[in-house]
Amino acid sequence: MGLEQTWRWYGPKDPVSLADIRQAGATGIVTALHHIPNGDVWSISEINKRKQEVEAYGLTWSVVESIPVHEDIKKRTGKYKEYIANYKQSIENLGLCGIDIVCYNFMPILDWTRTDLSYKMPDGSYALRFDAIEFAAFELFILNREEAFGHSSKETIEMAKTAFESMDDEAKKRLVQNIIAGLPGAEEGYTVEQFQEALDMYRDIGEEELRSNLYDFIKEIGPAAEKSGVFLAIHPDDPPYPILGLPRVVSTEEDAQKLLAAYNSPHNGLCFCTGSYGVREDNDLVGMANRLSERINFIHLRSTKRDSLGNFYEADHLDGDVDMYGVMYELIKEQLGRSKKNAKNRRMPMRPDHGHQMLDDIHKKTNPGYSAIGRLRGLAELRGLMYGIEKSLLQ
Ligand code: DNO
Repeated sequence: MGLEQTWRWYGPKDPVSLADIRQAGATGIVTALHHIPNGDVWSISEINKRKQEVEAYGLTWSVVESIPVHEDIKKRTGKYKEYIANYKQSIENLGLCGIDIVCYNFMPILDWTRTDLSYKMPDGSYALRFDAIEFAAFELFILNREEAFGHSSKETIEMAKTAFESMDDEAKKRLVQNIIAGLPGAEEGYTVEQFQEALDMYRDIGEEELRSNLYDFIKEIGPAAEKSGVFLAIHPDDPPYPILGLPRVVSTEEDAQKLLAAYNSPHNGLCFCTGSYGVREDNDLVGMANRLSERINFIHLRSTKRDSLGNFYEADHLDGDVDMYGVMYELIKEQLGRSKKNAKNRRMPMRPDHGHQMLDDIHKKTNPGYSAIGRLRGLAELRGLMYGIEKSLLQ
């Protein structure tokens, strides 16, 4: 069977159409009801409408990425009880419509974060990149976060100052935009003022509080998922460490294990995102794929290349720091095992995560990281790797 080949689609406004996706050879669609406000219930009729749109192209709605988790839930403030009830209802409705994998994340305020959306690669294509010094320039000299001066080294402050002073207004605007305006899928964007306010609301929430809020949340939604036959998949933090003084609690193998233990069920699972976990050198991805395999419900495959200064860029899918062969081997072994048992979760969808902006796409307006051709290249390479490994394992 192999891993199910899927593709993220942002809905009818996505410049990459369902017809295009079909030609890429993916069979499953990963999408969300992006038009429904964060916190509201996804109704059966809205779910079915989207499902039919997808199926009209001979594709299936394989995974929901994501039902966004309302900030009130992460902070356990305001209307969090109502939002959790709504979340459970959405899970139940999805289950009734036969959609049984739901991805989510628990990163405070910001979802994935990059500083540069068009980093030129030597081959002429463009990648996404995170520059630690530019990010520090944003934190120290645009947000002017007092605390950050206390936490940053003298060298970082110096380098960030030089970087900030060398940026013209346009570059500063772009940096702010890249970080807080909301990358595709982030669902929420902020102005600098709104962002400051959002940060202030986290003053009393440290690692311990966020962790306990996450575990309370999973204990609440886990049983609903189980009852509905839905498999949850938490996406790791990207980048996988605290930023801007905000705690992050899904960055390492230990974090993942603790969350899995907080509600011990195959329905409480992981989105194994090699690109996010792979930014940390201390994350042994092949070992993680092996040890966590039973609880991997969804897979994002991409690779990053890091340097010693904390910067990273998104490399080609089979390049960079991730041992993609080793990871794929573990995942396929797990998938074959589940297939043999005819397990309910035997479907292990993977999608090529992000891709370079290349060839014709360079001249098109594309969603950062989600252009057609770069992902097509990624999927083609990953598919080849997958077929080779599967075949050798089945011999
Ligand atoms: C970025 C994505 C994330 C992811 C969410 C999952 O490309 O991987 O936006 O969808 O964090 O909830």
